[in-house]
Amino acid sequence: MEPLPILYSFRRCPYAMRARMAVVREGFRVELREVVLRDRPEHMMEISPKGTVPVLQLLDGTVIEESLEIMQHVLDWELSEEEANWAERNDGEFKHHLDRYKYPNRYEGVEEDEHRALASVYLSDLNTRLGQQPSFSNALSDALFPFVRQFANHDRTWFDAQPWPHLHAWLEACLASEAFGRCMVKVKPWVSGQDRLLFPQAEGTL
Ligand SMILES: N[C@@H](CCC(=O)N[C@@H](CS)C(=O)NCC(=O)O)C(=O)O
Repeated sequence: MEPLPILYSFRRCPYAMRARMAVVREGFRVELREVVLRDRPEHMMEISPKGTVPVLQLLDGTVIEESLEIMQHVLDWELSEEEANWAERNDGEFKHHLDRYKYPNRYEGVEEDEHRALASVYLSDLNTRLGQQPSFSNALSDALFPFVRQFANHDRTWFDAQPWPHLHAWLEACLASEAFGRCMVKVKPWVSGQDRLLFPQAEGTL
């Protein structure tokens, strides 16, 4: 059996989604191990004690435990200054407000509406940028859209009512892509000793 890199993942995690999107786009084959976050596999904790997904273990044993670094490795992608700036805003400012908008009860003294408004500063900037040329690379789109998807799904009616036509069209295209369909394949949690699950499941590059 051909040895394969191992990707620990969690289907609904936006960080794991961006890593799986890179794998699908590139036709980079991995063994996919779906993780239950409250019961993380021992092997994953051994190779990456910080305990977050995604984690990619390469054939030479190298472990990559940051989603953007996994994307960079898989896609051989060097972020431009502009791309690095968007990724930083997404993972910093936007994720901060997104978490507080989605789960206000998990944080002290948090007003859901205030964080929705603060998250919208980023979204509005993204809308403006997406209306300009040239458009984002697939790599950057894939790094960002899983987070925007989470925001949109929290209150779809509100999101759809915002004056963000470029953002709406971009998100729609990302969600409708064949790559995203393959990225979101439903899999059972991995158990040690089971047959390995190849990912992506269909051959080829999109
Ligand atoms: N900076 C990390 C963040 C990954 C992350 O926070 N993943 C979440 C799931 S969406 C997680 O594993 N949370 C578990 C925990 O923090 O204990 C990356 O980019 O890979």
